[in-house]
Amino acid sequence: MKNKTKQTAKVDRDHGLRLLRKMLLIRRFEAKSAELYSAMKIRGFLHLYDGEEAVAVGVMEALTPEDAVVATYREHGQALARGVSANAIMAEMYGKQEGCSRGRGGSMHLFDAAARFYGGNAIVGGGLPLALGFALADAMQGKKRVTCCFFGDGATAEGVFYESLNLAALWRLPVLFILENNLYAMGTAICYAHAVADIAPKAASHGVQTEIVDGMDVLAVEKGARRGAEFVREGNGPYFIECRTYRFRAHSMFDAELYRTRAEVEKWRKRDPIASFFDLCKEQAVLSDADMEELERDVAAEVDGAVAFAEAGTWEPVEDLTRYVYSEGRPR
Ligand SMILES: Cc1ncc(C[n+]2csc(CCOP(=O)(O)OP(=O)(O)O)c2C)c(N)n1
Repeated sequence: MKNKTKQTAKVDRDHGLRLLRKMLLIRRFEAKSAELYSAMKIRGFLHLYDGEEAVAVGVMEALTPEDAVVATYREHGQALARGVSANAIMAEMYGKQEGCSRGRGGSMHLFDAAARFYGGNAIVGGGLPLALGFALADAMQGKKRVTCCFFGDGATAEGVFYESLNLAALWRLPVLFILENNLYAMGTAICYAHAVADIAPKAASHGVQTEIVDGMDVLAVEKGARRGAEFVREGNGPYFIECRTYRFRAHSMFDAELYRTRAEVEKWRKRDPIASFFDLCKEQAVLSDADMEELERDVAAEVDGAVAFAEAGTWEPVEDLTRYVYSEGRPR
């Protein structure tokens, strides 16, 4: 198991702009989503990714369009970083037909086959065996593709996590496991759910190549993900990355946050992945405050456009309620 030490990485302007824009889009898109939830435009569940943006954005840098992504229910960031359009995600959360899952999935079930983004899954740990299935299909067809599977620390308390690690290692499946360790599963701190709270060694004990990265540092995540994706793509079997991160907001829109102190949240906020990456870019004189202002304007326009798109979207007619639920006509 490797625990890479932090180095001051060099960043060039285009790269810096791309990473920063993606993280900013996620942050602003979600701030708007929270507002729209309070206004009851978005219904159902809503789990925000604030604070964890560096994980999705860093990991996606290492993937190609042919790779597959299997995500969690806290997946707006993963979907946006993968390139699922903000319009289609917002329309989905509005429940409109133009949504990426035709308005039937909502926040937890974003899906876009063209982007090879295979959910969004309300079942904690539910993506793990799906990812193994995608990877097995690729292995059987001799395709050099990676299936990247995101999951939270909550999933690692489940049996399916260990079964998935075991099978992926046994069959040398091309899976890039990305653990988003934000220290809490809803209101349960990791130490209350795990006899041994250090998770990476558990993956290593299954014979899976494992590393730990600072999930608040987008460049560190990208570097680890590139190492992992290359390892997997070259046919060496699965790779596991624990990204140590933190969610700044409540678990969902209904959470009094009695399980952690404000001081703890404030401490982590000082490590904001967006602010710290922007500071690094400024230190290296590749980006300026003016660049940030322009990015903010650009991202705000994209988010406003997504809201307008969702508002103008269409509701599915009630007569269609059972479509896609039961098979239509006689099966051939
Ligand atoms: C199989 C299953 N068990 C329980 C739940 C209820 N539940 C919803 S979110 C959650 C916590 C998940 O925590 P984690 O995997 O760490 O993800 P995070 O919320 O931190 O992103 C639980 C237990 C569920 N959705 N699915």
